[in-house]
Amino acid sequence: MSSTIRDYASVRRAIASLLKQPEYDDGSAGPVLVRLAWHSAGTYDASTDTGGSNGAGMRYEAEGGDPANAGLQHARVFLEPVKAAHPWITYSDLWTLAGVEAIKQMGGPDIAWWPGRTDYVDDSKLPPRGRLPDAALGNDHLRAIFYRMGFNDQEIVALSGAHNLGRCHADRSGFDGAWVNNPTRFSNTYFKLMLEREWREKVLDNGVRQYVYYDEDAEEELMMLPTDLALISDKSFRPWVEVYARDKERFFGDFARVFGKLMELGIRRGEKGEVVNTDNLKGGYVS
Ligand code: ZEM
Repeated sequence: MSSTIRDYASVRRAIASLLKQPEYDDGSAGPVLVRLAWHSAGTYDASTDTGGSNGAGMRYEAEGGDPANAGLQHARVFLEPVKAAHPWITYSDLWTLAGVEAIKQMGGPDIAWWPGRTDYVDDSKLPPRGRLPDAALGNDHLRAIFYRMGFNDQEIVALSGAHNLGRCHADRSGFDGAWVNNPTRFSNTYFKLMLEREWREKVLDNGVRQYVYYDEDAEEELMMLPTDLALISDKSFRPWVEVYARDKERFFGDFARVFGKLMELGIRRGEKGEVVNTDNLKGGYVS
């Protein structure tokens, strides 16, 4: 039966062909797909081995309704036709692959990706809310969140470079605007602007505090989150911002490795690459 042939190249092509969305945001579904992949994985807690992309828990209200995930229903809706055309793929594989493929299509690096996640969810083991970062906070918070997943300072900076893509939406996070002029093209511009521009604090009408800079050439106001600018006020983070601002290849290489690691959090694989813990639980349940 053709439906049992797991043609991931076909899934990749289907994802690539839905990226162009003239009516949506900056004309691309890419950035919100990257955010879906990240939020699906970024709930991981290494100490209890819970959370992570396995299970695709965001399909359910407990996780999907977390205010941190506001707006990601758009990403899930974009992917429904791909799921319909490839019903054998799990949502957890589809969401992670969509992030990886979107980055590539937007000019970013090739990221290693392996299938095998399942959509098995144990309700009692859903990650609690509050595991994703809060952009209004600072360095201590960033470290608490990302160390919990098993990342170090360099990896936190590299991952943050995803903010080259997409924008903030006042009706989703409360923050508003894009980080760079060309937010559907993956690059290291975010790091350059962070260092080179004079950011000033702005309090939005909704009371949310962010940083802005008016770009005369583009006639556009660009933005940074408090957590973005926290990276340059920290003596351990800042050197990596400087490295990635001047060395795009280094950023692409490090980003590819660390995004790949993010997609694998909580997934344990056997000798042939098969996933051996299909329910996010220690010890594992093998389907
Ligand atoms: Zn983001 N992110 N993020 N991020 N993010 C937003 C948007 C996007 C933080 C955060 O609070 C926010 C990572 C890390 C962190 C993307 C990818 C990745 C928004 C705007 C906020 C508030 C949401 C909105 O209003 O729609 C914080 C505090 C982070 C800690 C470092 C990591 C890691 C990412 C991937 C590797 C992307 C692509 C977007 C743009 C989404 C879109 O819809 O355009």
